[in-house]
Amino acid sequence: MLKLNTYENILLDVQAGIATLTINRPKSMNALNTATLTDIGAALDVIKANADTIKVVIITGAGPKAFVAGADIAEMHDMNSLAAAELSKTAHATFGRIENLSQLTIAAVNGYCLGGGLELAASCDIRVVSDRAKFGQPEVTLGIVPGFGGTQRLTRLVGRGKAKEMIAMGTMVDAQEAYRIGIAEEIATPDELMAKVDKIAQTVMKNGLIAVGMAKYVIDRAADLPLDTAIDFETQMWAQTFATADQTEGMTAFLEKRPAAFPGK
Ligand code: CO8
Repeated sequence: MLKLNTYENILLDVQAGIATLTINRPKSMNALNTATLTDIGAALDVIKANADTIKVVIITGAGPKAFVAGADIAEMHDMNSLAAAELSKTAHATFGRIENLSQLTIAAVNGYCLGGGLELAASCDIRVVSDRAKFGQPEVTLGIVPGFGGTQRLTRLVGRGKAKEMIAMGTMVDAQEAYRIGIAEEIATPDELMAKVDKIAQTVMKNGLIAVGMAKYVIDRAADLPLDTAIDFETQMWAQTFATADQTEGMTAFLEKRPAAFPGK
């Protein structure tokens, strides 16, 4: 049984192979301050160290209103440039660790997903969103640019024109629009959101998880390479999966007409 710490600004729960990390500052719309980023980092240490038992990671926000309504504006108000750079670097390091987890990560977007919140969701592999959720990068309305990856990860999701439009306008789009432009992979009613996320997690967990991890690695790492280099990268990953017991089990199970029981090695 995994022993979990308690944190001031997040909740970390691990049940049956799924880790759920909940940003837990509902009175501040789950805004991300430095302490919350530190807590997320500590939770990532646990998730990484227990990759043999934690197979899928879900990130969500506490309460009915917000996933995360951005970086904490009260904390940022009096910051100078040096402190702002430090905060941005801390967030980049933390979100980079989320992006590089071997497990599939799902953002369960239960409400406002703004600024640093959209940047957090964009660092996850998949975004499943409530039909009440609202999305935006409102930084320019505060006189700053997105600083937790928004100019880059949002652009990679929606393309340059749409990213520039969203960032320059600073307004919100609804869940249907987020789905249409490629921010959201799935939409659910608020009541059905976590069930939908769980269904995806359960389906993924039945598969060879080394292969899932390698697939997300090659998708992320090769996406910006020239196509021939990227294809070569895929060949290397593909070949490596033939060195795993999961490959033997997956193909044997198919030929024996039974479900695979992947050993995860
Ligand atoms: N930071 C701090 N507190 C917040 C934040 C936030 N981002 N968002 C909401 N809160 C607080 C409010 O101040 C309020 O506190 P209180 O009850 O003490 O007055 C409480 O949460 C509830 O908020 P509202 O009363 O405003 O609730 P509404 O339902 O009326 O509105 C909104 C909800 C629309 C989400 C509204 O709160 C809002 O617009 N929030 C700010 C959204 C925003 O601008 N986010 C972007 C922040 S900047 C950012 O994320 C940049 C990241 C990169 C930074 C680089 C660092 C150097």
